Amino acid sequence: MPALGFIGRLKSKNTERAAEKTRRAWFGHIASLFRGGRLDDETWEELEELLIAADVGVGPTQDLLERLKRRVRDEGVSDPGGAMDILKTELVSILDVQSDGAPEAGAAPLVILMVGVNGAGKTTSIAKLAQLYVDDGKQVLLGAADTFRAAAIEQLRAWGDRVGVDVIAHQQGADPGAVAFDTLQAARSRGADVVIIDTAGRLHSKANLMQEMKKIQRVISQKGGASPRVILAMDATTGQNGLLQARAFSQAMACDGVFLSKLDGTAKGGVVVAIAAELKLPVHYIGAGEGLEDIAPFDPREFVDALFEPADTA
Ligand SMILES: Nc1nc2c(ncn2[C@@H]2O[C@H](COP(=O)(O)OP(=O)(O)OP(=O)(O)O)[C@@H](O)[C@H]2O)c(=O)[nH]1
Ligand SMILES: [Mg+2]
Repeated sequence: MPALGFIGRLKSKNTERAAEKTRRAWFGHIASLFRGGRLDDETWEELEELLIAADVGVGPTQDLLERLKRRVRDEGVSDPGGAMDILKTELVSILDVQSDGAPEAGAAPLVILMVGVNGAGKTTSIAKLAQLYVDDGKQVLLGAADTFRAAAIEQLRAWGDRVGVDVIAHQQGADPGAVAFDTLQAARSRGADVVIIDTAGRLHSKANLMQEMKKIQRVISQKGGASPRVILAMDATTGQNGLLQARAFSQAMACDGVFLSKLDGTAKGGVVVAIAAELKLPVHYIGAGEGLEDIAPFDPREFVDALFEPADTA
């Protein structure tokens, strides 16, 4: 992560905003559950219901509860506050998925390939990422490899204009691999630091489209000599269903991390836990609105703290 002060500030502000609905709806209740002064079977049952209702998912909820109860017993914790602290550390450790594909690593230019199902927030998230890198003093180039949807190239160009970065594009219907390759070439000749490639939305079940996706990846690595970081965009409002799609997607094509968009649009922010627990992919960024500034690099500890903040300090 770029260690800049402004990113730190942006992070906490946007993380709090992204977590706000979820905190009000579910995790705020969990926090009050543990402030209730007792710790018994009913507490665990209520906790289970709240976690499942927040879209943490049945499997991860069971695992979490088991670990929590075991630690509470083994560590001789009898007060609800102590149990809540353990729950928080367990959540952080689930969310803290390690991957060597962190998007900040690697040699210049850094190539990011944004993939995901239709409407997952790919193009908007690319613009937010580009702005983040520009603010960090990096030279960014975007590649319009969604040559499928009629307005996709124009949409990316419009974002490019707003961020102040160039967009490399071919005609609609052109080979997306060729667009990606040209973007990489242009980045090399201009000495750009970051290349972000937009792709068309597709379902994991469409074999030919998944092949095309892999071809773009292959062109970048074999012909272009760069190893792209593949970021899977996922719409948080699609919950467990979106998670199933994301899982199938990441099985069809190796992904390095997730950009979780539209967290502002759902109260079921527990899906973040489900992504980490079930996809074993780190969430790199969260999106919390339609604007360029509505992005936060994801920090597990900060996110969990924001979720459990007492409601009266909102
Ligand atoms: N509220 C909210 N809306 C978002 C966020 N990210 C994207 N959107 C909206 O979601 C819609 C789809 O976003 P796009 O970026 O076009 O999604 P896409 O994955 O590129 O879509 P396709 O290219 O058609 O597959 C747009 O209306 C965006 O404004 C977010 O974090 N919060
Ligand atoms: Mg798009």
